[in-house]
Amino acid sequence: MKIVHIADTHLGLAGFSSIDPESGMNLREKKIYDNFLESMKIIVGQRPDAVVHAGDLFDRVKPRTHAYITVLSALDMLEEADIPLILISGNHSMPKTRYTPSPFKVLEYHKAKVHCAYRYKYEIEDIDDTTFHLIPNMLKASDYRDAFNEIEIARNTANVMVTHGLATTLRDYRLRTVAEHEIDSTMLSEDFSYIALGHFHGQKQVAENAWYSGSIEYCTYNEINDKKGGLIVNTESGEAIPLELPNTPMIDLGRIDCNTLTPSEITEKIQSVIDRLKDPGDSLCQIRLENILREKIRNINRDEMAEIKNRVFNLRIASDTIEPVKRGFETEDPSSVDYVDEFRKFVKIQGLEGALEEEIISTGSNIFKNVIDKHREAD
Ligand SMILES: [Mn+2]
Repeated sequence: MKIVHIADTHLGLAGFSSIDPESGMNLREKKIYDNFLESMKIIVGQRPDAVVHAGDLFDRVKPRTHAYITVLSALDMLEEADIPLILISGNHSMPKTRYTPSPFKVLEYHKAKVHCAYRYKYEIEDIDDTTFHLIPNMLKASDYRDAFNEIEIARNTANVMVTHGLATTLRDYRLRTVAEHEIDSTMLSEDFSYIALGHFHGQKQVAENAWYSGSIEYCTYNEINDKKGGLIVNTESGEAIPLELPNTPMIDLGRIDCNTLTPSEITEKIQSVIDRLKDPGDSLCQIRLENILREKIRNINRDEMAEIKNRVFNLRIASDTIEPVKRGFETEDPSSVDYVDEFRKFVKIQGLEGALEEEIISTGSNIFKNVIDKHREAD
């Protein structure tokens, strides 16, 4: 059968300071809801036999009301098209106490065909010619192995495992988030025709039969180089084809070497990079300032910068600062330095014997005065 695999939708994620003027909602939050519902239209248009969501549907354990409304609207679409939804809880949906009910309990009241695994145990769901083995977010790392050991491979159907965690083959990508659990490579068994993974936000194949669909949105700037979207999967063959879904674009604006640039030249450069963008107002952008002194960052005109930032949805300025060269003078402008006095101070801290110190100061000062006078004559 044909499924669409998505994950990590993080509904309810908000950020930045822009507000949607019509609804008063945080604009980032609203765009994520809107893109999710647009994505559902595209997914339903694919006429899959089921939709599989591999965890982190909501951004938090107690979702915002509008996050619920969005999911219930998506369930309306699936119900109308008679497409079942299979989903598991991810680490972002894990109640911290046993008294907090799971947000997935609410979804079970909808008339759509929804099967949610969120009870910290292995669950199984048969749809047509495919058996779905669901391992949701567990309390302890060892629980995954125990759940996995409970799996009995069905003989007459295709077997699909759905789980949420970091595959050990991606160890370098450790996300260091709450309750991040590792899926060791023996769990990526060939007994499954397909393994639908969630947690890692980039679209990535980690074994012949195992994929992270990736998130639909760029949730953080660390994901700037990730591929996003969903996957169309044939559960018999395990073949997965990327499905592009609408999101808020995240654009890497590259780097600017600031070594020889003045603060206003830096803002001009950023400005000209943004001028070339097709749709800056809808884009999350990052630019990197290289070889820049902290002091130079402080001297960037705030009003100019605010104007630039207003033109894009969000601008992240990453900087590789360099330490300033130690200066011997007390004032900043070299033309206003009293070189004779600076020289005298310099000699005084060398700890020289009295007469020698006197002689060096007077000889040196005379040389400085001569040089300064000559410069004045030459203007
Ligand atoms: Mn996630």
